[in-house]
Amino acid sequence: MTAATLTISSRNYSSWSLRGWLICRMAGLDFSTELLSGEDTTSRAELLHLSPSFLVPRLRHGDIVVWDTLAITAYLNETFPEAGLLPEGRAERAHCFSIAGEMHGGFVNLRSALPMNLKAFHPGFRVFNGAKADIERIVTIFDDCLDRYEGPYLFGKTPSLADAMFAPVSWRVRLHNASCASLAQRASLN
Ligand SMILES: N[C@@H](CCC(=O)N[C@@H](CS)C(=O)NCC(=O)O)C(=O)O
Repeated sequence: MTAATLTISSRNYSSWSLRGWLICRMAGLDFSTELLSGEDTTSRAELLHLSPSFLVPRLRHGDIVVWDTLAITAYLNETFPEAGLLPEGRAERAHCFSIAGEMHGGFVNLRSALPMNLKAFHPGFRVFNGAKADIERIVTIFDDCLDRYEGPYLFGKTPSLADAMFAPVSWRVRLHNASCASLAQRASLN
């Protein structure tokens, strides 16, 4: 068996770490997790230097090193095609990459307005208008996917890249404002 190590920071505070970890789990990869310590700055710096981008997640699988959530997904999808990380159909795959790309490069207002801490609930939190537009866009994406592919996941019966990309923000919306709970209910977060 090929040894695999995923370097991440906290799954509670770092949405990219959580996404990388979810993708490795969805792929069925047997991996160990190496955590960047928030306190030990020297070992943190050493671990970050292992990642050419100085960012996590970063995956080592045997001799292969891959970083960035989308690249890790593409690599694991090739390595474990049976896991269904990407939808089989060409049109569905294009759709999946399109919405994953929106999350990869966008939703800046939502990210800055709702800090990532999956253990903290803020029922009375006021979401500012810029972030509301991002939330509405996510609701539209979810409604469209669930209509087209009939759930329970965004692309049907199997969790995919899209679920991993949207899970951290869906949960953050739910934790920050109970009135947005409908968003989390639409997501496949189980
Ligand atoms: N586009 C990158 C984003 C990665 C990213 O921004 N990672 C953050 C973690 S949330 C990071 O490593 N920051 C440096 C640090 O934690 O010291 C991806 O898809 O993996």
